[in-house]
Amino acid sequence: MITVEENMTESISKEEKALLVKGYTAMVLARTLDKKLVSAQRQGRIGFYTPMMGQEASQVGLSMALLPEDFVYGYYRDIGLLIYRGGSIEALLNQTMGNSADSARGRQMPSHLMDKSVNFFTVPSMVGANLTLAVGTAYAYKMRKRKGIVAATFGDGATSTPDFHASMNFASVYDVPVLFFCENNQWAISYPVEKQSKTDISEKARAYGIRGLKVDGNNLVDVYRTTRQAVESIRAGEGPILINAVSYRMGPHSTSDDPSKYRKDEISEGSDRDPLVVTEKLLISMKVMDEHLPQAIKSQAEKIVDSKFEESEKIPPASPEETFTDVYAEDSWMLQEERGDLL
Ligand SMILES: Cc1ncc(C[n+]2csc(CCOP(=O)(O)OP(=O)(O)O)c2C)c(N)n1
Ligand SMILES: [Mg+2]
Repeated sequence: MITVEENMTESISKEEKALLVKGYTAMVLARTLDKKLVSAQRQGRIGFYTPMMGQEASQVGLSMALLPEDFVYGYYRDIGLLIYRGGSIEALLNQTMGNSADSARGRQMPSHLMDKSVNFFTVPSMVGANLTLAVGTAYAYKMRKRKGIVAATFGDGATSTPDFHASMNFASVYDVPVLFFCENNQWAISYPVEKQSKTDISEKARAYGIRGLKVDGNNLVDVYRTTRQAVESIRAGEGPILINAVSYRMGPHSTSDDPSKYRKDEISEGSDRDPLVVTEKLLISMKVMDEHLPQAIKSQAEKIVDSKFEESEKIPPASPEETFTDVYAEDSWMLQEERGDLL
């Protein structure tokens, strides 16, 4: 019997090998940064954060399938997606700290990422709201015959929002170049996915007349290859696609959440369902990397994250005065009153 791994080894090119090592490196960097931010929040060095541990392969696999000209409407956990896409770790840290180097000057909630330099739109707080924006942008891409596609990420919980259904329907009827990528981590805060949907999330696509696919969200190779094919099909004008990437939220919903109140930890770091472990074993068996490389990549990632965190921490906070700049074109009595109260 041919195993999946042997099958994959046969068809792997040099370019794809290099790409997968780059992807694995981004996964390690994201995991390292994620753990750093959680511990920094516990130490009182940052205020709030939404961990992504468990979603590294899903996010990076998607990111690998996209091109720079594509536009991304991500959501609050997407640091792996952003890191692979070339987003700067400094910008990400500055946003989380809300300091004076943050492009939103601390006016956005932490974990609501943005990076204009890599076509990554500001994350809205309302679950599912990025989907309507993604579909609108994809419609504009089509009307203007602009090169590229639009990708939107969201969680399993977002599939219960009206915005999800309206977006899928609009995308299908107007045939816009959009990829709906569900980072199904099986929980929406304390609500399990079984309560969210009776069918597999990919099957919801059928109701709207578009293709739906399911991938192992812990396996970088599976996510990348399936998503790349989906993206190529969308690029070729064959219509929108929904992907259900199934992983597991290994940490709390946010640093304000205590998951022990509503679930038993089923997948812990280092277990054989941890996406880093799954991907590491797979890439070694595919001879994409040797068994010493992961440790070298991890040590390097720790150095990078520690030094960048310390640098960002030295940047002074955003000035309270900036609460009032950039938002309104003209000053008003209300702003003047509020400014007077604050400053
Ligand atoms: C429209 C809306 N409803 C509720 C919330 C509160 N809320 C924030 S995150 C979240 C859970 C989302 O779960 P999911 O879509 O599965 O994403 P995950 O957090 O698991 O990655 C909820 C209910 C919100 N921000 N917006
Ligand atoms: Mg979820």
